[in-house]
Formats: sequence, structure tokens, C-alpha cells
Amino acid sequence: MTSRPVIDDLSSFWMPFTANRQFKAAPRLLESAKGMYYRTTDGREVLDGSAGLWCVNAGHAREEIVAAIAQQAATLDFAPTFQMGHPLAFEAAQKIAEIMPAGLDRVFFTNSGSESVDTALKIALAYHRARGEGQRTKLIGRERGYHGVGFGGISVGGIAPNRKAFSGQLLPAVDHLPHTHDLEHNAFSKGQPAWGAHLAEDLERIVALHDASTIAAVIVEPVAGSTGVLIPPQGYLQRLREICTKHGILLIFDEVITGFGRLGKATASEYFGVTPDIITMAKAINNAAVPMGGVAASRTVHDTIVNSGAQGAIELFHGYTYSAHPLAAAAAIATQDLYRRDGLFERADALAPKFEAAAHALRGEKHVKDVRNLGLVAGVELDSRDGAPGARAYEVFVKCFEAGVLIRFTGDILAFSPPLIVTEEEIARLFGTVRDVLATVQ
Ligand code: PXG
Ligand code: PLP
Repeated sequence: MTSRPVIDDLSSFWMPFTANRQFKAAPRLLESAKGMYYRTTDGREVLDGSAGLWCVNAGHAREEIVAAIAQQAATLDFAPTFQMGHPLAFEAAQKIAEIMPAGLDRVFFTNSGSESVDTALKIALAYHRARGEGQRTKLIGRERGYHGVGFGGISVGGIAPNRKAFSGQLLPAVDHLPHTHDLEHNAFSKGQPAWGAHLAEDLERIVALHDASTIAAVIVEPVAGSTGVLIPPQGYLQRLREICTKHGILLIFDEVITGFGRLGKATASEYFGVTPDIITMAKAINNAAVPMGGVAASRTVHDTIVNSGAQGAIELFHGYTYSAHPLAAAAAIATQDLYRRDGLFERADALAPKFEAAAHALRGEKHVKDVRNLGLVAGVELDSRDGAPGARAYEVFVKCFEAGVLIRFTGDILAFSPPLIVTEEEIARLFGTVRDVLATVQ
């Protein structure tokens, strides 16, 4: 392969969720990747402690996935799925359905988590309308929730900067549960915190305020990821499920991060033993090798909508040009086969106690005010510098990258979510590098 000259003008690409001017003054460019490692344009190896952006669960450039995409590109590059179909779309949906919680076996394909969230919210509204309760239009999210960047997602989401500039045009009929993050009670919890199940009772307050007959759905991340790794208190998700069921409200779990092995099971729903009505997914669905997302709906939700219209009528006026794109579908099938063949969810489950121990070994290091974890996810919260929130974690992130380790950060919280193929030695290096860097940071 001929290698391209390294680009020296970075001005055209308007980068997403990036401090563009700061980045372009001192760029960090990745050129290739294999397994657990990235390689930078200046030839350095970087251990991937974040699975890209929580998405490359099987590790980078897996041969089976690469081959499936290459073969598909040469065989059927694109096929419409509006009033047409191609076999891999149905096969991919079936593979996903097989590992969803029992009953959630109808899969709608999208191209991202944001699109999955928009799709799930629309399905919830369409479901109530189809069963003659079209007045159920309110959507309940949660403070600090991240549901992508569509107008639906930022409306039910609870991250202030993501909403602020667009605040005049958010969805009108939305309310929010309180978040569950409380360091006074839960600092340094290993796994699920003991305190906080009662916060689910706030849903009863919201129902009393608006009346159940106006509420379509509740959407939460079972484990909140990008807002800084917030683990649900013991019993909390069970209680949300009970309250939703009692009032005929759909429960949507946004599993864009938690799906496909992150917690050592196919879904967080399975891990927690709580079954929602709808699951959103993306990222690791096909190891992020081609953009893809999806929504798994219960039979009841699906059948209510699909059986409601006249024969020959389109039941749901929704879809994307690239829904079930052949390359994405081929990658999804190969990825799901790989997860199963290599037992990667079980591997994550088995590694979780070691990962937990390595993360919590950071307790007592300079600046560390909390460590929290579940499965192969951990968050390390740092004290913020006076008047400069986020500056300390940014510096840790940059220094780790220079030391050959990629992590994520949000505000002053460091996030860890390595590919599920990570070894114990790599886990030790990941947290060891952070420990060394913390000692050098003011
Ligand atoms: N829901 C959840 C729970 C997510 O975590 C989305 C929806 C949106 O997915 P897309 O594919 O539209 O980005 C996400 C995405 C980070 C980070 O570093 C997290 C996400 C995306 C980018 C960065 O925390 N989560
Ligand atoms: N904008 C225009 C003008 C379009 O024609 C389409 C799709 O046909 C879209 C947006 C939506 O694009 P997509 O289906 O890729 O989401």
C-alpha cells in the first residue's frame, strides 16, 4: 500500500466535540490500529484504554470483520431497504435479536446512537397512538443523561452544555428524573452503590404532576457512560421498571455503550435482570467498523404498530437511506460471530474483578476523589482546579497519550473502557500510567 503524505493543513475538518483551535495547534493523529493498539502518525504505539469511543469491543482491525466488509463491498455495495431488501439485513437483525432479552426481537437499523435514540422515541409515540392513547406524548429523561445529539436526544438528555445553545428549540413535552450521582454516600463504591434506589421514586412524583395518561416513555442509560460513568444504585432500575409497568409507560434503555459485552453480558438489561420495552444500540454492534446503530423493540410494541394500519400501508413513517447498509450489516454479522466464537462477553465478565482492583488501586493517589466501576467500565473522578473545571483531567489525558495510553475524560472525570480482549498486563499498564501521570500533575 502506498502511504499518503502526512497532512499539514488541518483547517478544513471542523472537528466534533473538540476544542478545534487547541487541537489544531497541537494535534494528536492516529494512523492505524491493530488489536489493543493504535499507531500515531509519528510512529508511536498507543494502548487503547477506551475502545476508541467505547465501541471497538473486539479490538481493532479484526481479520474476520475486515474480510466480511471487503467481500461485501465487492459483492453488493449498496441496496435500498425502503420497499426492497437484501439478505444480510435480515440475518444481522436475527443475530442481534438472538442475544437481546427475551421478547425484544424486532430490530430497526440506524447509523448511530443518536439516530437510534430518535428512532426509539418515535417508536414510543407511534406505539401509544396505534393503541388509541395518542395523548401519551411526554418523554422522561434524566439529569446528566447522554442520548446523542439529535434534537430528541438532547431534549431527553441532561447535559447542560449540549442543550444550552439550542435551548429555544428543544422538544416541548419533556421532564427529567434526578441523576443518581452522590459522592457523599457512594464514593469509592465497587460495583453498584448501596445508596440511592429511592431516587427512582421521583418518577412517581413526575407521574403525579403530569398524569400517567400523558407520558409515553422513560429513557435512561442503565449505566451512564459519557457523563462520567454513573453506576445505578442497587434496586434502582428494578424500581423504574415497576413504576413504568404500573402506569403503562414504556421503558427505554439506551445501551449504546452498555450493549455487546461492556458489562460482561450481551446487554445491561441481562446483567441487571431488568427488561425494558425498547433497547437502543450502536457502537459495538459491529465493532464500529462501519457506522451502524439499532433499536430492539418488544414484540408487543412492534406488533401493535405493524398490525395497526391497513394492508399495504406503511406502518412507521421513519427510516434512513443507510438503514441496514450492506457493509454495516456484513460487519455486524462477522462481529457477532466473533463475540460468540471467542467468548468475549464471558472474557469481560471474568476480567471484571481484576479490572475493578486495578482501578480502585488509584484510591489515595493525588487529586482522586472517587473511583467507580462495573464490568469493564471505570470512572476516576478528580478534584477540579479552582476556576478551571476540566483542565486537570485534560492534562492527565494528554500526558497519558504522550506516555502511550489512550483514555477518555469528561469534565474532571477519567473514563476507562478497553476492548474486551485486553490482558491483565495491559490493565495494569493502563492504570499504572494514570497513576504515574497523576503524580506529575498539579
Ligand atoms: N446514547 C448513548 C448512551 C451514548 O453513549 C449516544 C447515544 C449517541 O451515539 P452516536 O453514535 O450518535 O455518537 C451515545 C454516544 C464519550 C463519548 O467519550 C460517548 C459517546 C459518543 C462519543 C463520545 O463519552 N456516546
Ligand atoms: N436530506 C435530503 C435532501 C434527503 O433527500 C435525504 C434522504 O433522502 C435526507 C436529508 C436524509 O438522509 P438519510 O436518509 O441518509 O438520513
